[in-house]
This record gives sequence, C-alpha cells and structure tokens, in this order.
Amino acid sequence: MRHIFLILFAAVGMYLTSCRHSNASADSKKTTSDATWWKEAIIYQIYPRSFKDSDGDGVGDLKGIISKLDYIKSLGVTGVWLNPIYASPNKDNGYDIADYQSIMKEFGTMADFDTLLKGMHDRKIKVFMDLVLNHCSDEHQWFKQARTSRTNPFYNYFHWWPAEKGTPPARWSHFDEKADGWEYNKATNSYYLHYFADCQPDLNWENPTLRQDIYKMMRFWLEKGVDGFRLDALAFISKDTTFPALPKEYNGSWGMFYASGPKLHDYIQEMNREVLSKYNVGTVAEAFGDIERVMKFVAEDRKELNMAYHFEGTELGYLPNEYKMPDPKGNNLLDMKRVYSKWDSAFMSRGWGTMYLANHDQPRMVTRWGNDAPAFREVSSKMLTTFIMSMRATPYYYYGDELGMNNIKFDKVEDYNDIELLTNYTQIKNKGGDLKRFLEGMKISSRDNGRTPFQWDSTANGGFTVGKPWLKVNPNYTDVNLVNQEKDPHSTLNYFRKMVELRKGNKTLIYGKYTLLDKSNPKIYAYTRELDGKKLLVLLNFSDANATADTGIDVSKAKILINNYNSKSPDGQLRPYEAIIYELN
Ligand code: TEU
Repeated sequence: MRHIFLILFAAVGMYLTSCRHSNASADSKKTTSDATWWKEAIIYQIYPRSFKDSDGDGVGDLKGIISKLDYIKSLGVTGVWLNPIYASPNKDNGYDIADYQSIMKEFGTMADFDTLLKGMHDRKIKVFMDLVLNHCSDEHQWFKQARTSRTNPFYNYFHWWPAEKGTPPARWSHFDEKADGWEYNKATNSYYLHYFADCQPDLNWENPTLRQDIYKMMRFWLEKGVDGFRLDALAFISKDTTFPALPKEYNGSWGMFYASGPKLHDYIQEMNREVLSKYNVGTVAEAFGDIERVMKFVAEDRKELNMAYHFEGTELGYLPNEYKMPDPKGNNLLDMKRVYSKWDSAFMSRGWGTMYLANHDQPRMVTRWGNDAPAFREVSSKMLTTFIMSMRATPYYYYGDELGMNNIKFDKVEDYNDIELLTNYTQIKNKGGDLKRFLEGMKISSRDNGRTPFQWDSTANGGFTVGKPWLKVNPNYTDVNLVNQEKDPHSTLNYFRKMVELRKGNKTLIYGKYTLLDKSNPKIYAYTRELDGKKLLVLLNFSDANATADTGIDVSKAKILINNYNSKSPDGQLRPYEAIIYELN
C-alpha cells in the first residue's frame, strides 16, 4: 500500500546476508525430497474480465475461458489463478464480494464454473481461486443486515466505532477520496471500518461465528475440487479492536501497522487446522511486510500457508513518498538484483516464494521492466520471461505477457476504470495538484495498463468481444496478437512455451541453489542454479546496449539451453536484452 512498502523493506537490511551467501546445511534441506506440486507448478494468472467475452456484453466471462482451455493447455502451464469471480457490484472488479458462493452474473453461472473446473482438471491444470477475506462488499447480505441495527446478529461481523464515543481514531483508507478508513452509518449511529473503499467494509475476524462462516465457504469450494487459494490482503484481517491511536513507529507506514494485527497468525493457524490441512491445497498469501513477517505465513513448522508474495520488487523504480510515480532515473538493476537475491536467500531454508513481474495490480511487465519500443518489445519480453521462469520460486505468469502485451498508456482520465487511479486522481485534483504530471506517471504504473483485454487476433477489439469492451483494447492488437504469434516459431508466445518446458524438465531450475554473479554489473543480471552436481548459468541483459558479463565462468564449451536471439551469441557479449541459459556440465 502506497510508498510505505519502500519504508517497510528498508527495515530488513539487518536480516540480510550477502547476495553470494551460501548455506550448505540450509541448501541441503531444500532439495527435491520436500517437493510438493505447488513448488513445481507454473501458474498462469487470468483476469477473467479481460480474457475472452463469449456473449458480446464487453466483459470477459467463464464461457470465454472455457472456449480457450486448449490454448491455456498449449502453454504448458500447470495451474491457473482466477481473479475473483464471485457475485460483486464490481466497484473494485470483484474484490468487493457480495456473495462468496455464487458467480458474478457477468461471468456466468455455477454450472459454468463446474464446467470450467472440470475442463481444467481434464487438462491436468490446477485451479486457484482468489479469496478476499479482509473485507466484502457493502452489498453482501451480512453488511446489509449489519447496518440496520446494533442488535442485528450480523452487526458483529464488522468493525464499528459507536458515535457516542466521538470521532474514531484515524485509520487510513486505500481507495477513499478522503483517505478516511471510517464511514458513518446513520441507522446504527456508528462508523464502520474500511481499509479499502467505503463499499468494502472490513470483516470482524474477532467474531468466531464469522470465522466459521468463512471456513464453511472455503470448504464449499474445496469440496468442488478447487486446488488452491490466493489469499487477498490477508495480512490485514486482525485488528486491535480497542483501536488505539497509531503508534509513533507506524507514523505514515499504515500498511505495516495494518499487517501487524495481534491475532493474525492465530487466525491463519486456525484456518489451517479447520480447513486447509484437510485438503491437498496450495495457498499463496499476499503477505505484507519484511522477511521476518512474511516468513511467519509460510515457515513450514508454523502450519499456516505455502507460498508468499513479496512486494519489494514491484515497488522499485518509483519516487519515494509519491504513489507509483516513476523515478525519472528509471529502474536500477542493482536494486533489483539486491531485492530478488535477498528474498531468494530468505526462502532458502524456510517457506517458499513466488516469482512475478506483473499481475492485475501492476502495469505490463515489458513496459515497466523491459522496453516496449518496437525494436525491443519482443526481445525484452522474452528476457523477462526467462527471468521469471529461472528463479527459485513458483512462477506466477500474467495473461497476455506471453504475447508481450504492453501498457496502453491512456491520455485521458475518462479512459480509466480502476478505483485506485480514480481515487488518487480526485485526491490530487482536490488538493490542486499537478494532474498532467500524475497522468503521465500513470502511463507507466497504473493498474488498468495490465487489465486491457487479451489480444486474440486482428479482428475488431482483438477478437476479445463483438461488443464494446469494458476497457479499451490496446490498439497494437492488429500486430500483437495470438494468431500472428502462433505462426511464428520465434514469437514471444513460442518462447514462453519453450521456457515452460525447460523449467518443467529441469529440477535445477525449480530447486537449485541460486548464486548471484557479477553483482555490481549495472546492465547484466547473472546467476547460477545448482542441484545435485548440475549447474546452469543464467545471463540476462537488462539494457538496450551490448554488454559483457564478468562471471569468471568459461562458457565456450557450455551447451545453450535457451536463447532469446535466433542466432548464436557472439563471444563475450550479450546483445540488447539478450537472455541465455547455459548448461555448464
Ligand atoms: O490488493 C491488496 C492491496 O493492499 C493493494 O493496496 C495493492 O497493494 C494495490 O492494489 C496495488 O495497486 C488486493 C488486490 O490484489 C487488489 O486488486 C484489490 O484492489 C485490493 O486487494 C482490495 O481488495
């Protein structure tokens, strides 16, 4: 949340060891012997709203996904994460859930879901559902009831501050124009808490009845056969319900405070005992915080969850104290190496990480981390794919990145849909801030850049819909589309498929020890992966110029496993955005 992550992660320096850190005893613990399917999985994230529209209403839907199951299978991925598909008024595109056990009407029906799940399973693809447990929609029956009276049994499903106690202690809200986390409700003469928009009231996890309802709902999906959950904003579910004034050390770092609820891990352990431990389920937490905190979600002995995101990588390259405003100096590869190496070493002996460069909260990876100029879009997309797929963490690969889809870069605020952008725009406008500068920055960082519809072919709207798409399709669909890329053996699409097969066939890429090389090279990210005597060398040129890696490794006799250029690399030099994986023995 906001720039606080930059502050959060600065605090973990002490925890770190050198990037070249090697810990033999820890390494030996992380071998294929503790393999589980979710460590070996390659997850493809689908934003259902933007994947494929089957009925012409301009919104993607489940039947649309069903019609593309063979395509998904053809990618070689082993799992799919669906962003929320539950009934929702869609103020935050499904992250405001009105009914956890029914399907959003724009997306279809429960029968469609069953067909989708079976279709995935028939193709040996696991399905991860997105679970939003910190808050629901103000249109959920629980809240509709709760807000009618203080004596309503659902009143305690939410957090309230009675007005007779005065104004509630300040809490910040992420999607609120006033940034105020409390909203007054007349019928109960009390304020309800919402860390996100005021239409997303926070659920009261203190209430055991609420918790049991949540667990029952989770069992409902698991009994249907879903294979995993991505747990949205989970770090925020526990609150100190005395609502003390924010402690000084959290002054400004709201997210860190929100992620420190006193009973957070009691709840997750209870969820594990009551639900997760009874199924072969994979779980991934949006687990905010530094390494110490994130580890609590996933350290095996704690019996909580399996995998965690860190946000430190995607927060790089922005100006401090300005939300998602790109630093004019651009990205600094040295920072990137430091962050990814640090998290690799954190997960070396405990827990398990995830590797992603994009998702529905991020812009397109090629624009942000590669180079979307025509000369480099394809090659830099392939290089980033190589990075994601060669790190020791489960890859989460975002739909459309296999085509090298890039940011749409809207000029006008009217083109945007995202509640986050629109809220921030209004805040800046109300303060008389520089809206032009804001919109320029958002061309790089806004979430809608990553939410434009999938580009299937060169027909109208990229073949996504025959209607009016809910969000504009990137006009480059006439060139950048699936049909074109299927025909081209060297397309970004076919490169992704190759990289998927390489990872699946190579335990070293999944479990092998990671060692950063040529640490201070500002252009090249180089590392080895080693397992059971096998050693791979990954070289990634993150720059638009030729560059030389100083790894001390002689590659003259090494076998090239993959290379994003179609011809052999000239000795000693990596071409712009070149990526090579060598097998060294
Ligand atoms: O995001 C969690 C979150 O804390 C957000 O502030 C996130 O950091 C921000 O969106 C980045 O731009 C999750 C979902 O991934 C997001 O799509 C939802 O909007 C949010 O929860 C509320 O449910």
